[in-house]
Order: sequence, then structure tokens, then C-alpha cells
Amino acid sequence: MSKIALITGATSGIGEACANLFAQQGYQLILLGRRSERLEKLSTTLTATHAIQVLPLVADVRDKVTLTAVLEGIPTEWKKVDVLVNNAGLSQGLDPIDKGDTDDWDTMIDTNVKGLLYVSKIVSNWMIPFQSGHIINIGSIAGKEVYPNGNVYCATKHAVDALNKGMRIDLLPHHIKVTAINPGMVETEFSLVRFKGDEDRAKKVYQGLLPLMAEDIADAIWFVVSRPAHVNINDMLIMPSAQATATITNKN
Ligand code: NDP
Ligand code: 8X3
Repeated sequence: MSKIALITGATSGIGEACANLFAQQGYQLILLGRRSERLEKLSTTLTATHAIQVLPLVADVRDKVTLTAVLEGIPTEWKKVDVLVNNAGLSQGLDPIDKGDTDDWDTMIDTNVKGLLYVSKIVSNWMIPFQSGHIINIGSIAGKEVYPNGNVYCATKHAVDALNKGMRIDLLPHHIKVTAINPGMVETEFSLVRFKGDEDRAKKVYQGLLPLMAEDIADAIWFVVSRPAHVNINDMLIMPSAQATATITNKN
């Protein structure tokens, strides 16, 4: 079997763009997300377009028991994962700390931090016997800075930043590379999810500037993954040219 990549959050945005690019590069793909119809459609398209196999996995990264059963239940030959893209994540709400919805906080912490941990533990244990592998953690500019009302989302991405560093130390003896990809503003379904389906509010985020596209981030991930064995990119911060910091942009 050729190389295998496991991508979480493959039903949309950055994860879907990674699935497309890795498929073009001939990787076999394990694609994970909650929306089964989208996963099936993407898997069918990719297998029809490229000479690859795709294993779609419907799972919620927050649900430790089901997630573990789903991942551990895959055929053994699929467990030789070369690349894990820890991408599943979201923001919910944009409110000051005194007004935030505690259910939103739970969702962000459970998905962005705990879900990433559950997947990483399982997959790193698959990589260790082979003494190889590469884990890509999708962080954010929100893991490097804190901005007004970003509080809990920023905290989860700061946690991803710390976990990325910790994983690199812990997995070093096993020759497993660990990289953080930290994007600024990328036009995906991210803002639609943050604003709970409010399309007008989501669109406004990207009006007046050219944001990054999901494909830009997939390109960066492919660059990182395709370096020679002796090279690791520890951390990459990628912004649209029109964005200097999380909050300072050059809008028309
Ligand atoms: P999208 O909303 O387009 O994609 C998010 C993906 O995560 C979807 O495939 C979704 O799939 C999946 N997901 C969310 N919750 C869960 C869950 N509980 N279990 C499994 N899968 C889940 O947003 P992006 O592509 O922009 O986001 C991808 C990552 O990039 C996130 O970690 C985000 O924080 C990060 N990021 C995004 C930026 C941006 O500006 N867009 C900037 C910096 C970082 P499904 O709903 O089917 O489960
Ligand atoms: C997503 C980018 O600036 O909305 O992580 O936090 S931002």
C-alpha cells in the first residue's frame, strides 16, 4: 500500500482541501468527520478521480468511546498512517468572557483540545512501532495572540500550540515529526459555524480583503510533509497579505 494520510475534519474547508491535494499526490486517505453524506460524496469523487483508496470514518472527535472504537476498528493495513492532519476544529460565539455561552466553551475545548488529544494518542501509538510518521496540528493566529472576545477559542489554540511543542518532544525518540500550521483568516465555513449559521455576519468577516483560501493552507501542509526526512518545519504562521495581526487588516 502507498502512503496513508489521516485527515480529521475532512468534510469542509482546510481538511477537504488537504484531502484533494493528498489524493493528487497518490496518498491513500482516511477521512474523518461527522457529516456522513459529505464524507461519502468526497470519498466517491476522490476514488473516481485518482487511483487511490479512501476510508471514510464518521465520528465525532469529542466522543472518546465511539471515536476509539471507530479508529481501532479499521483494518490493520490502514493503521500504518504516515501523516496525521489534526484539523477538526471550530469556534462558537464571539462574546466577552462575562457573556459567553458555557456550552460553546465546552464544544470548543472538547473539540479543539480533547478531540485532538484523543486522535493523537491513538495514531501516535500506530506510528511508534514503525518509528516514523508526521503529525500536523492545525493551530491558528489565535494560538499566538489573543483578541477581543476570542477568549476561549484563543485559549484552545494556545493549548494546541503547547501540545504541538509537547508532542514534538515526546515523539522525538520515535522519529515522528510534529508540525504546527497556524493560519490567519481563511475563507471556509469557519465563520458560518462561529456565528451559528448567520451568513451575513460570516460574509462580512471576509469583505474588503482577499483572505487565504483552504487550498493555500493545504499547499503549506504539503510543503511541510514533502521535506526530506532530516528536515522538520516546527511551526508555520501563514497570513493573508492584507492581515498583519489577528485584528489589524487592510480592508478596502
Ligand atoms: P470548516 O468549518 O470549514 O471545517 C471544520 C471541519 O472540522 C469540518 O470538516 C467539520 O466536520 C470538522 N469538525 C468540527 N467539529 C468536529 C467534531 N466534533 N468531530 C469531527 N470533526 C469535526 O473550518 P476550517 O476548515 O476553517 O477549520 C479547520 C481548522 O482550521 C480548525 O481547527 C480551525 O480552528 C482552524 N483554523 C481556521 C481558520 C480560518 O480562518 N478558517 C484560521 C486558523 C485556524 P463535520 O462538521 O462534518 O464534523
Ligand atoms: C481562526 C482565525 O483570527 O478568527 O483561527 O481566530 S481567527
